[in-house]
Amino acid sequence: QIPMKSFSTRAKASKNQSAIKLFKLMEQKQTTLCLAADFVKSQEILDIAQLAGPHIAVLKVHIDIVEDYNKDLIQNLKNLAKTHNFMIMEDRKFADIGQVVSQQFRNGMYSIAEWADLVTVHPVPGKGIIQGIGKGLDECSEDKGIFIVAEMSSAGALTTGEYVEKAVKEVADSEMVTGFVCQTNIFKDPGLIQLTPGVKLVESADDLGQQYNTPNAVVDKGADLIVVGRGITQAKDQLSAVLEYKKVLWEAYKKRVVE
Ligand code: 6AU
Repeated sequence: QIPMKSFSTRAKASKNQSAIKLFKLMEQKQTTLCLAADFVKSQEILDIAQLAGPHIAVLKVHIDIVEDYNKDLIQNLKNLAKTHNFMIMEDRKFADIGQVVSQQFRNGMYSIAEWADLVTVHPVPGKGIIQGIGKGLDECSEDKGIFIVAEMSSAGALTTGEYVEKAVKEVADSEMVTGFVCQTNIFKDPGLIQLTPGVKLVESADDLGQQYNTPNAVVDKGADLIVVGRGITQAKDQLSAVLEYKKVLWEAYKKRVVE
């Protein structure tokens, strides 16, 4: 277990507006849950956002898998986010040169820059990717946060060694960075957030390479914000699953706080 300061203390140490907002939101709602709403129908995303909204910090979507995408989905999602006080993450995992990323972020049918509070990027192109998101933000008034996918959860992921080190040292050297998507505590700055996916109540795997660790195991390895998808979306009783993950994760967080 890695002892850490509380989220409210870490909010004071952060230079990133989205991280500050997230730290405060997690503390206030007593939840570290980021729900992965990987559904292909708009209504399914809205239904789970309505159900889980009061108990989560972030609702994460993959907008490009939605079959019936339309602007109403975004408007309804934004309304739910406001009502229930959660942030919206588009897990786009941008991975191109800065110029193209700035367009993928701002243009195209999804206009992600208009509605996502948080996005994910691969560090593979180098720090130009952060500048690309910055350029896509030029006309935006609201704060946006970037999570760098430094370490993946899947079996045989190539995100190891020097790649991870350089992601932390070189690519993350920007006030636009909110934190890292990673499996272990790869950074020292207490103002950044560790987002960890690959989590289920029972250690297991799926048949396409995803690997699951338990809530306690990932929090002990530094996870601040924890992604749960199918552990909740495929549960018979989704609300009970949301409440159970929320409780187990919050208890694990409380145990590691030193202050
Ligand atoms: O709990 P699951 O397996 O149903 O869903 C996990 C979610 C999916 C993935 O796109 C995402 O977490 N994810 C990520 C993220 C958040 O960037 C990185 C990673 O290494 N593994 C992973 O599963 O929506």
